[in-house]
Amino acid sequence: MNLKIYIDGNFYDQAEAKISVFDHGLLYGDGVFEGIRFYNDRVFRLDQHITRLWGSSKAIALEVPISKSELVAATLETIRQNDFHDGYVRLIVTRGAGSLGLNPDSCRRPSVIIIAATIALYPEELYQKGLTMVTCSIRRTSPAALSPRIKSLNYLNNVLAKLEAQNAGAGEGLMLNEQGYVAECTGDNIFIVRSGQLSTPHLNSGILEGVTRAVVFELAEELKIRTMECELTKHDIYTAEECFLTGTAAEVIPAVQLDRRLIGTGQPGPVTLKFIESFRELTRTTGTPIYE
Ligand code: PXG
Repeated sequence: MNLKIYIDGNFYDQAEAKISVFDHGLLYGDGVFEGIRFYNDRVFRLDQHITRLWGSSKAIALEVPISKSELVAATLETIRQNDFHDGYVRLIVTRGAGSLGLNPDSCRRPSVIIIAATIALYPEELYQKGLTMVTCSIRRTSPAALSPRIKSLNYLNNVLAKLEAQNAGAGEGLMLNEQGYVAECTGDNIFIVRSGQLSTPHLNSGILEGVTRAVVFELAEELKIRTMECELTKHDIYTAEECFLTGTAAEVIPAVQLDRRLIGTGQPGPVTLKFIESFRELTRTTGTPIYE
């Protein structure tokens, strides 16, 4: 498949879509990104992703070289150029090409890259049977070192955790924060159900403020299910009635095991299934139109 890739206002064939080896995004992971889904000719929660991208950029003192509305227009145009109807779009803002030194002042202008692609979905079976998880030994980056609220190009912390989970034969890795409380999974936020209510680590637990996490809060309100943001321990997960993960790629997906302990019955529970259904309904029926 020959994708059309957006780089700084122009579209390039995939083979010609290149950036400098001196880009600080490559040299230092100095940049930010977003991963966004589009369903049925509509981009899901585009404004929220754009807002988070601006927040991440601000936090690393990177000025996105185009306006929010220009980036929205470029995102929609990139999907149209590829004639996609369902898929995934990645927005990347790098510090740009500079010298080999760390100093970002050497970088003349940040670059904006947009890649639209089809997405390899998790098999439907996983939504019916649930994911297994292991606790990773590597801790989520401390906010004192690098805020996990920044969706930066430096994902080594998560990549190493993912490797660990994979080596242990698990579907996902649970990451704890420096204090040993539950933070999130390698690319997803985590929720548990107890006494019919939802609990999830609060924003200062060292997590990404997930767009899907926020959608679950909204759905919970509609479904009249109480949601608490709190500190969670591994024990809370082991003893939960149900557990599910949320993320742009995974959507809402049941998690049924942690460290070989079954969570609840070891099967996706009724609350989780309700959220999967409501989330799917929302993705089918809402979003920013691509072709109108
Ligand atoms: N935590 C982390 C560390 C993430 O990277 C989430 C939570 C969920 O956030 P959203 O906003 O998506 O609900 C993420 C998101 C990928 C990929 O290609 C990863 C994410 C999103 C999209 C694609 O692996 N992570």
